[in-house]
Amino acid sequence: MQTTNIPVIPGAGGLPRLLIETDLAQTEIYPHGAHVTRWQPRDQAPVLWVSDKAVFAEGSPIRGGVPVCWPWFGPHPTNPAGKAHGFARTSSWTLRTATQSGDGSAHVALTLADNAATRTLWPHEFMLELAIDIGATLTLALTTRNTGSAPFAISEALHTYLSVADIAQTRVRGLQGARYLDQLTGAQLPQEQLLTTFSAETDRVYHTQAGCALTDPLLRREIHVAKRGSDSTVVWNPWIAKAARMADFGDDEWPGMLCIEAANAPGAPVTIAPGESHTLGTTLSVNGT
Ligand code: TA6
Repeated sequence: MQTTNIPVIPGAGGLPRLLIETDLAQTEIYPHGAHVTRWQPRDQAPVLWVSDKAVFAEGSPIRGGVPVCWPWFGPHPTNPAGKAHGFARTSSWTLRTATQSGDGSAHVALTLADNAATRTLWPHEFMLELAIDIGATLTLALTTRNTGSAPFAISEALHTYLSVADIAQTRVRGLQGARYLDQLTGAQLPQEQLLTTFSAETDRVYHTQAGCALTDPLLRREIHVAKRGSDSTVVWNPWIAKAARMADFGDDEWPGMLCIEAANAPGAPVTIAPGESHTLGTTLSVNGT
């Protein structure tokens, strides 16, 4: 049963898209991957980044916005040829609810259940729901329910691509004191500095349940990334060489983005018993500085 007062119209690549424009924010959501591709609060520049080279097509992940990485984060756990970051972000989800209220807020819920194709990739029964609450803030809540008869373990991320004016002048506060896995070297290191800064390819899995804040001096704003049900925060910028190796990432786009991802990384998977559920959430908010 679908309840919606928000039209679904063709978007990029002809994929169905919800375009939600209220006094509080402009938002775009694709049922393909349950993918939020745009969130722009009133009087703000877009908060989410999407590559100009992004591919919008069945079966392909969209480069930018908030990809849903599930039921594994990173490479396939056992099959090196398997899809990175799981199959949720390339699946067609079912739109359950899309309602806009008079106060400018909106609520969208999409679901994905196991099917023959998913069971071939990952032999478990599940119901996945992404609940999206839109207004002056943006909240995504990814709930996994185990509908099978045996426990299963997942790793996951809400792989948020944030838009910044210049990565070299961008700072992240709130990670000090957390240890992190440097995915480029495999080293486990302490985050000693109060501010995390960026001067090269950065791909880190911070072991922390705390949120953090991105300071963008040129856009004169802070983006706060709060989270729940998350033991790790992934911070990623591909920098020059890796950006050039990705066909769906413009060679000159790397200075304009930073991923700050609420995650449960493979090092600390979440085990869900039959009939139980787990929710991973993130909330974005913006304030002027
Ligand atoms: O979240 C960081 C990361 O795991 C990087 O290692 C990089 O691979 C990025 O995700 C993008 O992955 P994708 O499969 O979307 O190209």
